[in-house]
Amino acid sequence: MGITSVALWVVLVFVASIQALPEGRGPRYFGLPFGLPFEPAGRPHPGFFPTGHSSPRLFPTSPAHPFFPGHGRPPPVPVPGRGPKPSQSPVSYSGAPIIGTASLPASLSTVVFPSNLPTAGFPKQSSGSSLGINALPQSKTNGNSLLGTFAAPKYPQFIGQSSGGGTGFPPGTGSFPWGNRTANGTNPYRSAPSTGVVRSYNFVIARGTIAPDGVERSGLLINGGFPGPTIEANWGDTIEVTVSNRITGPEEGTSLHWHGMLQKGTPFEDGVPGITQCPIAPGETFTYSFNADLYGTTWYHSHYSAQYAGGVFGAMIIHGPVNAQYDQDLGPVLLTDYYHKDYDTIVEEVMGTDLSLIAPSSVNNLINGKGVYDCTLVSNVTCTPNAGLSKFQFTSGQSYRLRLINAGAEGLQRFSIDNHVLTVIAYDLVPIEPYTTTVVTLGIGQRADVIVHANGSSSDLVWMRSTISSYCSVASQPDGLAIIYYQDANTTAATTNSSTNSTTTTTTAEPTSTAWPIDDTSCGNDALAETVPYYAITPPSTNTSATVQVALNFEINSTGHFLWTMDGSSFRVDYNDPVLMLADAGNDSYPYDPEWNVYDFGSNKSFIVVINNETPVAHPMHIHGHNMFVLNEGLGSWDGSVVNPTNPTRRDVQMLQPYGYMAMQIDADNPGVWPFHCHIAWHVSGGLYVNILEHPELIPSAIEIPSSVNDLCTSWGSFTAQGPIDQIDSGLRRRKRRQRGTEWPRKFSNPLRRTL
Ligand SMILES: *[C@@H]1O[C@H](CO)[C@@H](O)[C@H](O)[C@H]1NC(C)=O
Ligand SMILES: *[C@@H]1O[C@H](CO)[C@@H](O)[C@H](O)[C@H]1NC(C)=O
Ligand SMILES: *[C@@H]1O[C@H](CO)[C@@H](O)[C@H](O)[C@H]1NC(C)=O
Ligand SMILES: *[C@@H]1O[C@H](CO)[C@@H](O)[C@H](O)[C@H]1NC(C)=O
Ligand SMILES: *[C@@H]1O[C@H](CO)[C@@H](O)[C@H](O)[C@H]1NC(C)=O
Ligand SMILES: *[C@@H]1O[C@H](CO)[C@@H](O)[C@H](O)[C@H]1NC(C)=O
Ligand SMILES: *[C@@H]1O[C@H](CO)[C@@H](O)[C@H](O)[C@H]1NC(C)=O
Ligand SMILES: *[C@@H]1O[C@H](CO)[C@@H](O)[C@H](O)[C@H]1NC(C)=O
Ligand SMILES: *[C@@H]1O[C@H](CO)[C@@H](O)[C@H](O)[C@H]1NC(C)=O
Ligand SMILES: *[C@@H]1O[C@H](CO)[C@@H](O)[C@H](O)[C@H]1NC(C)=O
Ligand SMILES: *[C@@H]1O[C@H](CO)[C@@H](O)[C@H](O)[C@H]1NC(C)=O
Ligand SMILES: [Cu+2]
Repeated sequence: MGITSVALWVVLVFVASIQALPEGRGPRYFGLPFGLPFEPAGRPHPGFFPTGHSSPRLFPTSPAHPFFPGHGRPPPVPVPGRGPKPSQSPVSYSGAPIIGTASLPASLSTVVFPSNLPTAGFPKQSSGSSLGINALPQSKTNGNSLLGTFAAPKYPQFIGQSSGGGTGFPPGTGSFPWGNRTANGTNPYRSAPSTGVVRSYNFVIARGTIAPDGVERSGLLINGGFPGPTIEANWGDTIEVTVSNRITGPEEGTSLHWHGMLQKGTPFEDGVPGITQCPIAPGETFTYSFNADLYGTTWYHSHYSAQYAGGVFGAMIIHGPVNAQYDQDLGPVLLTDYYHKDYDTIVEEVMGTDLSLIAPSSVNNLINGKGVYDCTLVSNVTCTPNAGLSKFQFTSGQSYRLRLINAGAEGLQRFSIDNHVLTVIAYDLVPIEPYTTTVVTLGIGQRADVIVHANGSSSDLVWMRSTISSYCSVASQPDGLAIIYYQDANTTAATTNSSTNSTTTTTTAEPTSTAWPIDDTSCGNDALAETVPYYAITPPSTNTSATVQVALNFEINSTGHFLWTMDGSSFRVDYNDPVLMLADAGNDSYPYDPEWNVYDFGSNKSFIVVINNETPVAHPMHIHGHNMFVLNEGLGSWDGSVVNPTNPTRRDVQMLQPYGYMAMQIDADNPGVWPFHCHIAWHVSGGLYVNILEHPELIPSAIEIPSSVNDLCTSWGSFTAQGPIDQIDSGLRRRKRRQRGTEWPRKFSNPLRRTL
C-alpha cells in the first residue's frame, strides 16, 4: 500500500469517525472541561472521616464495605525494605482537578459507609430432599451444557490417544502429537509444535432461557448451553471457531477472545473489539483461526463490553506434556460469581452517576454453571429452590486432574475440597514445580491445574467449595458448592428420618464434611517464591529506559461518573477503529487518541511495566499475547528486587494487591497491540486498561490482516450506520461515508461509555 493511500485512508477514518458521532456528543478527540464546575480537591470535610481519623485518604478505616471490601483493615504498611508506598493522596489526575474527598456526592457515602450487605447464606434443604437431588433437569438449568453432571466428558491425555488409559508419564513413554517435547525440556515460546491438524468448532451465540441456580432468566448462550462448549485440542493444532452472532431482542455485537493464547503472527485473531477487530455485527459470521501455541487450561470469552458476564464463555483444554502423574482428567471446573441482572443493566449502573451502584454485588457463586438459590429472596421471577449442584465422582485410590478456571466477573475465588489436599501443577498456561495446598486462590481470569488424590473411603461424599473472598470482593452469597461422590455413595438419596421406637436416625444424603480454614487476609496470589515455572527461563536484561511506571487510580469526572485511570487516563475504545489496523497501515504516530492508552515500546527487545495501585481495591491484571514474567509484587512500591531471578513466575493474570505494586517484564517477541488490563468486568468497563504496542516498526511487514477481518468493520460500520471500511483490493481500504439513516437504521445511540 502506498504512503498516499495510507494517509488518505487514515484521514478518511478520522473524519468519518468524528462525523459519525451520535448527536449530542461532542468530538471526544478534544479536551474535556475537567473540573470546571467543581471545587478543587481539598482537605476532607471534617465530618467525612470517622472521629479521630485525620488522614486525607478517600477511604478511611471503617467496617468492611461493599465497594472496597476489606478496606476496613488499615491500609497496608510499607513492607520493610521495600521503600515507601506510592502516594495515597485521595484522587489525582494529571493536572485535571477532580472532585476531591470534601465534595464527594452524598451517594458515595452510602458506598463508603454501607450498612452490612445482607448475606443470603447457603440454603439448607428440608428432610425428604437434599442438595444432592436436583429439582430441575439439566436442560432447564444449563440448556445444552453437560458440565456439572456425571455425563460431562473425561479427557484423555491427548486427542487421538489410542489406548484408553495412562497419562504417558514419565515423558517419552508414549508417542505424542507434540513429539519429544517435554514440560521441563522444551521452551514453549520458542519450540512449539505444529501438528497440521485443524480442530473446527461452530458457535452460534443467541439469547436463551436458563436457570443455573433456579432463577429463570435470559442468558447469552453459545450453542444453547451455559457455560459454552469446551474447546479441546492438542498442542500445535490449529483451532478454528466459526462464530455466528444471532443475538436478537435486542441485537448486539460480539467477539471472542482466546484467553492466554499468544497469537504470534495472528494478533488480529485475539478478539478484542476496537483493538484487534471490529465487533461481529448482528447476523454476521466470522471464523477465528489460531494456533494452540501453549498447552494446559484456559478459556475463551466475549471481549465485547461485559458480555461474558451474561454467559458468553467456556473452557479450553489444550493437551500437552505433563509434569505430574494422575489417573483421570475430569476436565474444567469453572468458578463464576453470578448476577441475576443482565450484564448490560449492570454496566449501565456501574457507568452511571449513582455512585452507590459502581461496585455491584454478585448474588451467587456457581461451580460449572450450577448453584442453588434461596427463592424467598426474590419475587416476580420464576425461582425453583434446590435447582441442582454440580456433581463429580471419585474412586478411592485414584488421582484426578481438575482444571480450575475463574471465569467470573469480579470475585476472587478460594477453591478447596473438604478432607483433600490439592497439588497445583500449573497456573494459567504455565506448568510449575508442583506444590500442595488446601486452598487455591484464583483471581478473575486465572486458572490452576490441580491433582487431587482420592484418599477417602468408598462411600464418602464431600463438598467441593469455592468461596468468594469477602476481604477482596463483593458478594452477597459467596459460597459455591458442588458434591463429590465416591464410588459407593448413593447419588440419589434423600435426607430421611427413620424412627425406631424412641430413636430417630437421620440419613443425610449430602456431605457433612467440614471446610478447610481459609486465610482471607490478603488479595494476592500464593507467594511468587512458591510458584516456580517447571521450565526455567531467565528474563533478559532490559535497558533502563524500557521500564515504565503506571499509577493505577480512579477519578470522578466532571459529569460525576466514576472511572478507573491508568497514569491518569481512563481507557475508552472506538469499536470502529481497531488500533491494530492503524498500526498495520504503518501509522505509528501514537497515541492517536489519548483515551486509547497506547504505550509504545518501540523496538525494545524486552521491557518492564510496574503498576502502582493507589487504590484500596485488588485488580487481577491480564496481559494479552504473552506470559509475563512477574518480577515481584506486594504491598507498597517496588524496590527493584526480583523473586527467583533466574526463573520468575510466568503467567497471564496476576493479582495486584490493594495499595500494592506488581512489576512485570515482557519478552518482546510478538509484534502487535496487546491489551494489559484488569480482568474485573466492571473495571474494564470503567477504563482500567492500556494497550501495549510491541514492535510497531515490524507490524506492517510481519502482520497481514485477512480480508475477513476487514469485512467485520464493513458490516459493523453498516450496523452502526457509520462509515464502513470498504475492501477495495488486497490491502487498500478506505472509509466511505454513507447517508445517515437511509440505508441502515441507526441501532445505537448509546450515550453510555462502552468499553470492552
Ligand atoms: C427429621 O429430624 C430432624 C431432627 O430431629 C427434624 O428437625 C426434622 O424436622 C425431621 N424431619 C422430618 C421430615 O421428620
Ligand atoms: C527431539 O526430536 C528432534 C527431531 O525429531 C531432535 O532433533 C531432538 O534432538 C530431539 N530432542 C530430544 C531432547 O530428544
Ligand atoms: C525432565 O524431567 C524428567 C523426569 O522427571 C527427567 O528425567 C529429565 O532429566 C528432566 N529434564 C530436564 C531437561 O530437566
Ligand atoms: C413484575 O414483572 C412484570 C413483568 O416483567 C412487570 O411488569 C412488573 O412491574 C413487575 N412487578 C414488580 C413488583 O417488580
Ligand atoms: C486424606 O488426606 C488428607 C490430607 O492429608 C487428610 O486430612 C485426610 O484425613 C485423609 N483422608 C482419609 C480418609 O484418610
Ligand atoms: C439411594 O437412595 C434412594 C433414596 O433414599 C433409594 O431409593 C435408592 O435405592 C438408593 N440407591 C442405592 C444404590 O442404594
Ligand atoms: C422397638 O420396640 C419393640 C417393641 O416395642 C422392641 O421389640 C424392639 O426391641 C425395639 N427396638 C429397639 C431398637 O429398641
Ligand atoms: C538504551 O536506550 C537508549 C535510548 O533508547 C539508547 O540510547 C541506549 O543505547 C540503550 N542502551 C542499551 C545498552 O541498549
Ligand atoms: C496517524 O493517524 C492519526 C489519526 O489517527 C493522524 O493524525 C496521523 O497524521 C497519522 N499519521 C500518519 C503518518 O499517517
Ligand atoms: C523503549 O520503551 C520506552 C518506553 O516506552 C520508550 O520510551 C523507548 O523509546 C523505547 N526504545 C526503543 C529503542 O524503542
Ligand atoms: C464521564 O464519564 C462518562 C462515562 O464514561 C462519560 O459518559 C461522560 O461523557 C464523561 N464526562 C465527561 C465530561 O467527559
Ligand atoms: Cu480491577
